[in-house]
Amino acid sequence: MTLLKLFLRALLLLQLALLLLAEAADPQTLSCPAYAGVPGTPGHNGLPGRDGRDGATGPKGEKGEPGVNVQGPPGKAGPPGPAGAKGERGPSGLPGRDSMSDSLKSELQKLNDKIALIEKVVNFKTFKKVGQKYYVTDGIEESFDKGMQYCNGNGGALVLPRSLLENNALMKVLVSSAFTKKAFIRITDREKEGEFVDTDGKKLMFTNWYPGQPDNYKGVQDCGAITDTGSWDDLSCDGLQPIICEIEIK
Ligand SMILES: [Ca+2]
Repeated sequence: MTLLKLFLRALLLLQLALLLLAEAADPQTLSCPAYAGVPGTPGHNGLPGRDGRDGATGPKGEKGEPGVNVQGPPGKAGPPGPAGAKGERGPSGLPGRDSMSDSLKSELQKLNDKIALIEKVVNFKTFKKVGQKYYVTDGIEESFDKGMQYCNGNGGALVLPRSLLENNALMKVLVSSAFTKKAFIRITDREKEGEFVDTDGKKLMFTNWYPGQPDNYKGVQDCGAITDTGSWDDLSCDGLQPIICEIEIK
């Protein structure tokens, strides 16, 4: 009896094992028609995912289009560069300031000399302009030679008219000075009697002798003189006559 029970249990277990094996081999053939159940309630939200940065690096992107060539704004000025090599000597230029000032000094000196002469002219009692010359006198009376020295000392020379114009101007000086004597003029015949020349030995280009003169009266008249009428005479060089000087201002 017991053996029979064991046999039946073993047979039942064997059938059950065969059924399980058949279901695993072909579940559809063993499935039964079933009805869908009622949906369950949604589950709770899950926890936030991990940071995306930790993800794997993606594939390399495609090469971009070439950029547009636009010039940017100028940059800041850089520091000065080192000094260059010395250049060759250039051509000569115009006169510099030094030579210009030398020229100016020369002009100023001429002007100063001119002013000094004019000051001398106007210091005489009588002065008369003729051309670039002034005939001047203070009415002093001297011998011919001392009269020459006097005029030279005043920046001029003993007077000598060289034209009718100058002769007339000189005559007016005698008249305005009210000279009662003839005034010396710078001519002499000391070198050769009867041949009057100026004190430089030059031949006279103009003369205005009074008729009958020069007569070398008493053989002692070797120096020229002019009257207040403008005519000339020869007188002794040692006599005292009014002295008139000529001062040229260029
Ligand atoms: Ca005479």
